[in-house]
Amino acid sequence: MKIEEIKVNKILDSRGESTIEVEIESEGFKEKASIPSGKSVGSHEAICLDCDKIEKNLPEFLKEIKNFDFSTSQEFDNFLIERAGNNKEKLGANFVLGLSIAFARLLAKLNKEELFVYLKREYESDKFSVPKLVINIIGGGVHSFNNLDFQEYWLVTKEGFSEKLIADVLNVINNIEKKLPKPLGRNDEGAFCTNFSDNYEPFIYLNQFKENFELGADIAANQIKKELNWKEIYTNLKRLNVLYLEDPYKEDEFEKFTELKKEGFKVIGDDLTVTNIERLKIAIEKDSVNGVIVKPNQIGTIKETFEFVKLAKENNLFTIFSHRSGETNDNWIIDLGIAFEADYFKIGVPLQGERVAKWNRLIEIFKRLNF
Ligand code: 2PG
Ligand code: MG
Repeated sequence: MKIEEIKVNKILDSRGESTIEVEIESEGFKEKASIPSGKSVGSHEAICLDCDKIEKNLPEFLKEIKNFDFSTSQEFDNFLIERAGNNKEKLGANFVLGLSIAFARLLAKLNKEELFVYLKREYESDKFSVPKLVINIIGGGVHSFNNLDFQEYWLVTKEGFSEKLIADVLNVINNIEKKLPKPLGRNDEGAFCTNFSDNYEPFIYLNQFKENFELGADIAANQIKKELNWKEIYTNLKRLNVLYLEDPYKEDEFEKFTELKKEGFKVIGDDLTVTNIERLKIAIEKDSVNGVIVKPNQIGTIKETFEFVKLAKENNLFTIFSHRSGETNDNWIIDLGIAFEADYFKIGVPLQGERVAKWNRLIEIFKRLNF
């Protein structure tokens, strides 16, 4: 498949900040992909460029790419990986991922397949898993405007996605909204944003649902600038039935993650592992995590995302395919997660359009698969 045209459009994300949409044209077909962005960004994530810079590089890139004929998404991604340079600094991980996804969508269209079906076939993944959900109910940290230091307070489903699960989650949300002290509103991801007496109080509200859900948190420790007594924090969180902990320490503190894992928490890497296979190898060697966050825009291509997931699975780590806090209405994260057998999705609450887009894609796919 030869690329005939590439366009980069400056569009808005859910925070009203500018992000990019990439459009590729080939053999009379056009496909697009838009790219989200994070606010709590790990320093080891691949480098994104702003739209003007990407547009400046575009004519030369387009001239070169027109000489090639790609028959698979992996072939195309290999080309991108080679051209993008160290940490995707030459082309920008956001542009590269937009290209990677739009091209895979073109191939899927040409084969008259859905994106997840096409990817499953190309990557020879023949199993379907029914993912559970990590739901960010109460927010703090850099996504919010309240007094909580921790970024996300979760309920984690014990069962896989189903119509009943959607109803259960919506019930919990309604129920909790009525009980929360003076709601200030919703944060970037639609989580409740309220001032609490301390960082622990939100778990008291979440504990009333502990029969049907497990409790967790994205501490996003990298973003917390003040000195906290971490030992005391994790003793208290254990007492409050918190099981899952994402980024409980700063992004390079592999050994501290390992210690916490030994204490029985399900420890998850996000800023620690940044969907980067080299970082994951360190985490595996040091036995730092039970699971990993998968955010394709931390690395830049579908192929590298697949390789990261494959290594995680080979080492019995669970995978959580995740949105970013600044999202668009695009829903490719769901297709990638279904294609690569995500164990969990973290896609926010279904109360804001950009998150609803992901929930609706899940509903659509599971209806199609007759689950
Ligand atoms: C996270 C994410 C998504 P951001 O830290 O896990 O919830 O936040 O996109 O701001 O990095
Ligand atoms: Mg995180």
